[in-house]
Amino acid sequence: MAAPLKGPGKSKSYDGSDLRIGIVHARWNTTIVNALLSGAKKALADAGVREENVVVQSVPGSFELPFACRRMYASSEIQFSSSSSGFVSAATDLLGGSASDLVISSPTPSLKGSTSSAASIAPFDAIIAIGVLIKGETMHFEYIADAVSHGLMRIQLESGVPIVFGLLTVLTEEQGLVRAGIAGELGNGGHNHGEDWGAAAVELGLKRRGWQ
Ligand code: DLZ
Repeated sequence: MAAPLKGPGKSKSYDGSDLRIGIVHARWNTTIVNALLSGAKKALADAGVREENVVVQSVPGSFELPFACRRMYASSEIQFSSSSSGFVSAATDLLGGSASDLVISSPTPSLKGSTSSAASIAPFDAIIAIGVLIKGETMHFEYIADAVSHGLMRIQLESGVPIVFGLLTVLTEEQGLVRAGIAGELGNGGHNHGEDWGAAAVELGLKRRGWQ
């Protein structure tokens, strides 16, 4: 069968059982966002990422995604360094606020490894940013899409943590429904791009550790 023209193409299967993944999603256009979020979580689970090692946070709108991703990653680094050495990273000062302000709560911590059932508190291996921008009558769409795209790229290059670009920039609500796999009367039409984003997070999280 010929390879599909669109989409990420078939990759080898990756084992995400040792990964810790963050997801930050906007709450604007909730129905579409929720479907994308479910798709991303499903792909993470399919790749073996343990539920307790997936941390989900939300923000009001897509414009807030770069700030939230940066904060989420920095707080996981601080939590990790303070728990492993009792030392709170200087990153706290750079970001402002106190370490306790930044810490993401997690159950009984374990540093790594799939043998324990406790959640990992290792820094995130990848973060998925999910939002849906639907073009309206004003220039909001253009400004937010541009700012968020550049913001997310900047964060991943500066921090070294992969940020998966889960921002749909669509012209109509229908385009969003199709790309979240919930179009049509039965609500199961189209392809859920969230699944691609979950798979990308696993692949990139592993490749960040070493090219595989
Ligand atoms: C203001 C706004 C508009 C008009 N449209 C969207 C949208 O389609 N999708 C989205 O995620 N957020 C939207 N927002 C909200 C902004 O992203 C942001 O939350 C506010 O401007 C507050 O900073």
